[in-house]
Order: sequence, then C-alpha cells, then structure tokens
Amino acid sequence: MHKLKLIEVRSEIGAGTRGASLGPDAIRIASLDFSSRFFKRYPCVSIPDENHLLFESSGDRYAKRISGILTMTERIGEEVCRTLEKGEFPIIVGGDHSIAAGTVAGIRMAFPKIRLGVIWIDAHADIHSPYTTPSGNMHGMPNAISLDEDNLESTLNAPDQETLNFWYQLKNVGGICPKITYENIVMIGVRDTEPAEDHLLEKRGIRNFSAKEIRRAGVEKVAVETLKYLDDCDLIHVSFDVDVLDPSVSRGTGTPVPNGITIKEARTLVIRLMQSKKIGTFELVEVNPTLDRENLMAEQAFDILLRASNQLTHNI
Ligand code: 4U7
Ligand code: MN
Ligand code: MN
Ligand code: MN
Repeated sequence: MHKLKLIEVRSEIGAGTRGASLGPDAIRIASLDFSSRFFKRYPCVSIPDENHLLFESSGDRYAKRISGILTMTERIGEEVCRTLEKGEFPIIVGGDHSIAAGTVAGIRMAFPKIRLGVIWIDAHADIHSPYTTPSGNMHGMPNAISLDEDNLESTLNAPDQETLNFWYQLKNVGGICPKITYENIVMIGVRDTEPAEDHLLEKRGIRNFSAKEIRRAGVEKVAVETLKYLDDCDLIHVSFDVDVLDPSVSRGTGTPVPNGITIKEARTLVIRLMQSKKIGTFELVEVNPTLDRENLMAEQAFDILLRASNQLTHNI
C-alpha cells in the first residue's frame, strides 16, 4: 500500500500566459464538486513560489525568469527527494510545466544510481533550450534540462552569458547531469513541435505515440507498449500536461493544441500506467482556470488525479 504525499506548486513564471498558478486551487474546488475528501485524506505540502519575479524586468529573453526557475527547481527537488526518502509516493500538482525539472531532479537526488524512466504525456515535447526557444518560456524546456540538451545544432538565439550560467546551474541541480537519457523517455500525444525539437526527436529516435496512433491501436495497447519500452528502468516518472487533451476539454490551459486525446482515453491511459509498480512519481500540470469555462478543466484534471491515486493505493 502506498502512502501518498501531495506537493502543490503554484508556479506561474515558466508560462507565457498568466493563470497556471491558480491550477492547484481550481483542482481543490473541483474536488468539492465531486464531494471528494481527497485533499483531507492525504498530507499536502505547498512549495513557496517565485511569482513576484513577474513584476521585475530582466534581460533573460531566451529563458524568462531563469533565476526563479532555478530556485523553484531546487525547492521542488528537495521536497520530492525528502518525500521519496520517507518511502512516500509524491503527487506533484502544478503550476506550469517548468516544475517537471524539479521533480526529476528530486528523484535523482533520492536515487542517484537507478535507471530512471520518464513518460511524458503532453501536446508538446518541452525540449527547447535557450538556444532554440521561440518564446523564452521555460515551461517549454524541462526535458532539455533533465537531458542536458543544448541542441546547439539548431541554434536560433544568442543567449547572454548570465542566462547561460543559470542554464548550466539548472541542468546541474542535485549534482547529477544528465538526469535522464534519451532511450528512457517515452512521449505520448506530442503533436506541436518546432523544427529544432523535431531535429532532436529524430536524431535521438525518441518514441512518441501520436494521438492518431492512440486512436488506432487503442490506449490500452499504448500503455502496455510504453511500459515494455521502459522495461529496463528501475523507476518511472509520469508527467501529465493537460494540454495533451483535446481542446474541447482542455480549454482551461495556456497552450491548447487541436486533435488531442479524449478524456476517456486519458483516464484509461493513466489508470493502466499506474498499475505498474515501477511508477514512482506522478505529476499533473498546466491547468489554468482563468481561461476556462465552469472549471471544466480542473474537474477533468481532478478526475485523473483521483483515478491515479486510487490505483496507487490499490497497488500492494
Ligand atoms: B508546455 C512552445 F513555441 N514550444 O517553447 C514554446 F509552441 O509545458 C510551447 O508543454 C511550449 O505547455 C509549451 O513556447 C510548454 C511554443
Ligand atoms: Mn508541457
Ligand atoms: Mn504542453
Ligand atoms: Mn502549456
């Protein structure tokens, strides 16, 4: 039986659209609509944010608010590490997706030697570096941070030295770099990438199950194949960005992308993945209630969180 620990991260500074910091609270409100005692049942900790940086201007246009992202990554890393060391299962609720770099850092800090896998469920590959980002928004970079990927071959930008110093520190949080390797990551639902990212996905042969493939093969099969692909891993992190869902249900997120997976597919996928004893952390990010209608996105997100948690507490 797993002991779950909720870690709320109201991070706002990695996204380009305001409102993701309200995600955890929108999800709490959704739990009331479900008349669920979820947030009463499990211990919960909230990571202090660096959102005040939104009021300050700085020169880091190819990695916006990177000093704050570094602070957040260290804070999240320490909490995730502590949680894992106590034998608890961390469920991280965001916040923008830049927090994933902190989660992966925390896993590595707790288990430096293991083979760590990542299941990245997202419309985006989030594998930009300051050299390639079209936006400077760091929620598009967590995988590059964990993989120690600069992607210099695809350089489009000229980040300044201060930004690069922070970028180096960010990749080295916890003293281990890279934290994951290309053969141990599987992407599900990725369908909106830039040429610089396509270059990496192709060069490194990253496995991506497209929404079309999910529809054709069935989500059950995709889950089985994903776990089989990561069979060599000792522990697997699942990162769920709600924009993987079709915009018909994912209106309440900053970067919606057409042709996503259905809510039914997402539920089955998560339940099936969580049945694997190798899953050691689960993260859900990018709910933005300011863009939503009647808190629909948070309700769907809560439903997924609840199902993931129930599956875990059933695992013996
Ligand atoms: B998310 C983008 F250009 N690639 O870098 C970028 F399309 O965490 C989007 O997956 C990143 O929501 C989206 O700004 C980050 C853009
Ligand atoms: Mn993402
Ligand atoms: Mn995304
Ligand atoms: Mn997004």
